[in-house]
Amino acid sequence: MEQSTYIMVKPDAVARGLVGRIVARFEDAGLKIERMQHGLVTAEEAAANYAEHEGKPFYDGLISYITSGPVVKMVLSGPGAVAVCRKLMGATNPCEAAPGTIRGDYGLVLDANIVHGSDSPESAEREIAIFFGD
Ligand code: IDP
Ligand code: MG
Repeated sequence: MEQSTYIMVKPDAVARGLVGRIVARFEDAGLKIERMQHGLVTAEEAAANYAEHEGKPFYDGLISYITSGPVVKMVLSGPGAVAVCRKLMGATNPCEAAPGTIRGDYGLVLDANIVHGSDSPESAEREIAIFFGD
């Protein structure tokens, strides 16, 4: 089923010059870039994107981290795009992410885990509206 998902290369990965390699992982899998934008995440966008984590111990750190420097925001599409992207990304904690996944190959710590990807088609629709909505 053709589907769209929201993917974001996080500030640590942009700062390390990993954008091309990360985007290539998704393109190599056959996903199509529908939208792509380099820039900062506003505090409002960050709060909306991570609303489910409000009140958790890591929330404040997560918001300051994701707004700390430029990111690359993308809408990717393809059959089963949401699940395919989550598989390519690997587990949330890079220590547990398998080799061959983006987080497993490029990350070491949970709070700077390289890439964000929508966790369901519903989240994808919501997140695309936050970052690319009119
Ligand atoms: P996900 O990014 O794989 O969907 P979520 O559980 O939705 O993982 O968490 C969102 C982001 O919050 C993670 O990508 C990670 O950067 C950060 N995070 C999650 N849990 C923790 C934690 O226990 N400590 C610090 N940061 C965390
Ligand atoms: Mg999540």
